[in-house]
Amino acid sequence: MKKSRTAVIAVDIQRDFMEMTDGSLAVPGTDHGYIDRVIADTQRLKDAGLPVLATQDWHPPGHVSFFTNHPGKKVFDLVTIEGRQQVLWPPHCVQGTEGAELLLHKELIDAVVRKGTETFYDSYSGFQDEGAHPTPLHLLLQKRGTSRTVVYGVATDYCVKATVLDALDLGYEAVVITDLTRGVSPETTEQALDAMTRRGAVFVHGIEDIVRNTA
Ligand code: VGL
Ligand code: ZN
Repeated sequence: MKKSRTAVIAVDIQRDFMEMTDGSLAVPGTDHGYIDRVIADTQRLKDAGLPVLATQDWHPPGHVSFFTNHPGKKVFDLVTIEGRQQVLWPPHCVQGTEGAELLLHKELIDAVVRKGTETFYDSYSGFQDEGAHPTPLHLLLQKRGTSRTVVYGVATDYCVKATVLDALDLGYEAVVITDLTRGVSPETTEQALDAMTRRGAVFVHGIEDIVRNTA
């Protein structure tokens, strides 16, 4: 069978990011309808023969991005760590906890790419962390001869944005499925869409064209 050139990157479809599962860092608009659509459309993309790679935020309990690890700080405070700006979040996606679990069934996924596993580095991008330590994602895409990535999930303004920009930097095309993507705040989401557009990302509503062009 011919190797597919398109690969799916489903970003951080995890309990802690979803309203539906009362996540600790629930992104607005991640209700039951959203999850249902993400699961159904991921199934359709897989049935169309595309490899599905899922990123998974996977933090140690002492992670630098948790406000609880910075005495006197509160949620959404901004701190500087060795010259890097860091937003402080509620504890989320702690390794081995229920909140870190993916909402996509194992059979739907060809590979899981864990990120943010280092205590002192955050990792919005699925490709590398803030310390430029790479994950296996680029290698997994290369192995499949990927030229185009199809990206969706949460959050538009953080992990989706960083993953898309890195994909473009690495020479992949990037198609963002807007109706399967949700952002933390309207302002940063707007900025993220601008940044991705300027760098050449393509935005589509729905997966019809992708499924049709792959069949
Ligand atoms: C994310 C904040 C902290 C994301 C992950 O998935 O966009 N956001 N960790
Ligand atoms: Zn995180």
